[in-house]
Amino acid sequence: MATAADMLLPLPQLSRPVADWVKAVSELTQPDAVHWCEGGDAERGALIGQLLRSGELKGLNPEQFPGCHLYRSEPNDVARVEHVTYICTRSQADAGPNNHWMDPTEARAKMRALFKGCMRGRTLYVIPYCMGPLDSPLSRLGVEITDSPYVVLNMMIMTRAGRQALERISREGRFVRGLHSIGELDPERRFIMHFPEELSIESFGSGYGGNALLGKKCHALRIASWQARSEGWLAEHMLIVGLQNPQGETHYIACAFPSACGKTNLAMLIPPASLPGWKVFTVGDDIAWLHPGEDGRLWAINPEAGYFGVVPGTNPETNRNAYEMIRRDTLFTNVAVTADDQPWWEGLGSGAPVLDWQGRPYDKANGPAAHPNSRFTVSARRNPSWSPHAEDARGVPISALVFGGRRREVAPLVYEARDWKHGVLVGASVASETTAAAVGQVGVVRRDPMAMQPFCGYNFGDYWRHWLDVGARLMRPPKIYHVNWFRRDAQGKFLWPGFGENLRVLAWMLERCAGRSGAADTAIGRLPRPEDLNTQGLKISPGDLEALLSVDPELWRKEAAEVREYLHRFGDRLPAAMLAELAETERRLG
Ligand code: OXD
Ligand code: MN
Repeated sequence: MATAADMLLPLPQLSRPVADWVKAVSELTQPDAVHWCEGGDAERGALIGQLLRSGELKGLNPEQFPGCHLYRSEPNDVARVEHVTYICTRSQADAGPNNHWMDPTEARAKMRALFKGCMRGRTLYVIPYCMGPLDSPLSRLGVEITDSPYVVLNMMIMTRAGRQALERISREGRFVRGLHSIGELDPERRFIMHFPEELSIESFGSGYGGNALLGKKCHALRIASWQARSEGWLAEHMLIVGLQNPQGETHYIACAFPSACGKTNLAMLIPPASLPGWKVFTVGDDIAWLHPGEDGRLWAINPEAGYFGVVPGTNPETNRNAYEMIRRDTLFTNVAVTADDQPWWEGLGSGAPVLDWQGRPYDKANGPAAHPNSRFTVSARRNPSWSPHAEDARGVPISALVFGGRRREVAPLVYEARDWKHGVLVGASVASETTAAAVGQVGVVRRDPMAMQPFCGYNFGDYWRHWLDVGARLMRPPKIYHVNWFRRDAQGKFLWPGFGENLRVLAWMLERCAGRSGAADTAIGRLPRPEDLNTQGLKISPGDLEALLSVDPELWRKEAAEVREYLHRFGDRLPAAMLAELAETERRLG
C-alpha cells in the first residue's frame, strides 16, 4: 500500500521506469510541455475548459444534456484502420495469417521517423492507467503517452487513470507502453503498431477511438491476448451481463459479437413487460478478461471503466437505459446537432438536425446527419443497469459463452455447442457482415472468429489451441452458444425483433445450464424447439419462428466447406482437434 508520504510525491517521482521512458519520448518528440495526468474532476474540468476555448469541443444544451460535449473528428479519421494495423513479432508465423505483420526493427525505424519532433508546439500527456478494478490481481497496467487532449478525456472515462494506477505501477513494475501522436492526421502517414514481445504499442496519425485510446483494443485485446496466452487466461471481445431470473438466481454470460452488432445493447438489455421478474446487470459492454478460477469455473472482469458505444439507433424504445445513460456527462463524437444544441442521430426518433457531423448545415444530399460510426464515451457508472459486482476484484463466474454474427441467412436464431471443443469450432467459424466500425466496405460477410479477427494479437491457430487448453483446465466449463439476431426473410425483413426480446433466447440458455430446458439435437448443435422458448406476449408468427429455428443441411454443407477452407489457411498451427470437430459436424450433415 502507498503511504501518506507517497501520496504527496509528484507523479514523475513515483516510477523511475515510467519517468525514464517519458524523458526518452520527450527527447524524440520535442513537446512544448509535459503534463502527467493525476485523474479526477479538477483535471478533467480544466481540460474541457481548454478544449472549449480552442473550439475543439462544443458544449451541448446544458438543460437537456448537462455536462455533455461534442467533438468532431477529421472526416478522414472516423473508424478503426485495420489495413494499417500491424502485429510486429520477430517471427511472422507468430502473428499469423489473421494479422498484418511487419518486422519489429523495420517497424520501430518507421515509427521513429514519424514520431521525430511530432509534438513541437503541443503538450505531451502521460496517462498511467489500470485495466480492470484497481485492487484486482487480474487487472493489468499501462501508460499511454499522447499529444491529444481528446484522447486524455476519453482515457479518463474508459480506464482507471491517474495517480492510483501509477502507484500500482511503481509497486509492480510491469506496464504496457503505448505511444500515440495524432501526427498530421494524414491517412498516408497512419500506422497502429503492436510489439507484443515487448508489451508496447506505437500509434501515429489518427485520433479515432480504437486507433488512439490505446488501453482499449490495442492493449486490452491485442497485447492482452498475447499476455493471456503465456499466463493461462483469455482476453476476449465480449460483453459481460448478469441475468437474474424471476426466482432470484443470477447467472453471468459473456458474449462475443463483431463491432457494431449490438453488444452494448445486449449488455444493457431491458426485459420486455411480458417477461416479468427478470433483471439485467451490466458488467461490461465490449471486452472480457476470463480467468480459470480455483473452483473450476471461468471468472470474468471487464478491464474497462466506461463505454465507447455506437450512437445511431439509440432511443428510448430500443434501449431506454442507454438513452438515459448518455443524457449527462457524455462525450459525443461525430453526431449532428439540433437548433438548440442537442445532439442528434439517425434513429433517435425526435428532433431534427441543423448541423451534420462535420458541422455543415444539414443537407440530406450529403448523407446521414450523424456519422454511422458516431460514438458516445460515458462512465459505466452512469448506466442504470450497472452491476454492483462490476468492481469485484475476482470478477464474476460465467455460466455461458455466446458467439454471434450478423447473418441474413444460414445461422439460426440460436444453437448450443456439443461441448467445449465443439464450442471452440463454433467460435472459430463465426462470420458476420462488416459494419462502419472499421474503414472499408460495409455489409460484406467475412470470417470473424470469436469476433476477434481485428483484435487477436497472435496467430489464430495458436489462439484456438490456447482456447482448447483453457477449456481442458476447467472442471465446470461454461456452455457455449451461437446466436444470430439478424436473420432475414426472402423480402429482407428481420425475422426476429431483437433488443429486449433477446432475453427469451438467453433465458433458454440459462435454463439449459440449469438442466431445466429441452432442445432438439441437430447436425450443427442443439436448438430449442418452438415450445422450449418462452414466447408469451411475443408478436411472431409460427412460420417466422420455425424459419428462425431451422437448419438447412444444403446451406450448412456449403458453410462447413467454407470453414474448412478458411481453417486450412492456418496450416500446421491449426490444432487437429478443430478439424476433428469439423469432420464430426460434416458427418452429421451427411
Ligand atoms: C469498438 C469496436 O469500438 O469494436 O468497440 O470497433
Ligand atoms: Mn468492440
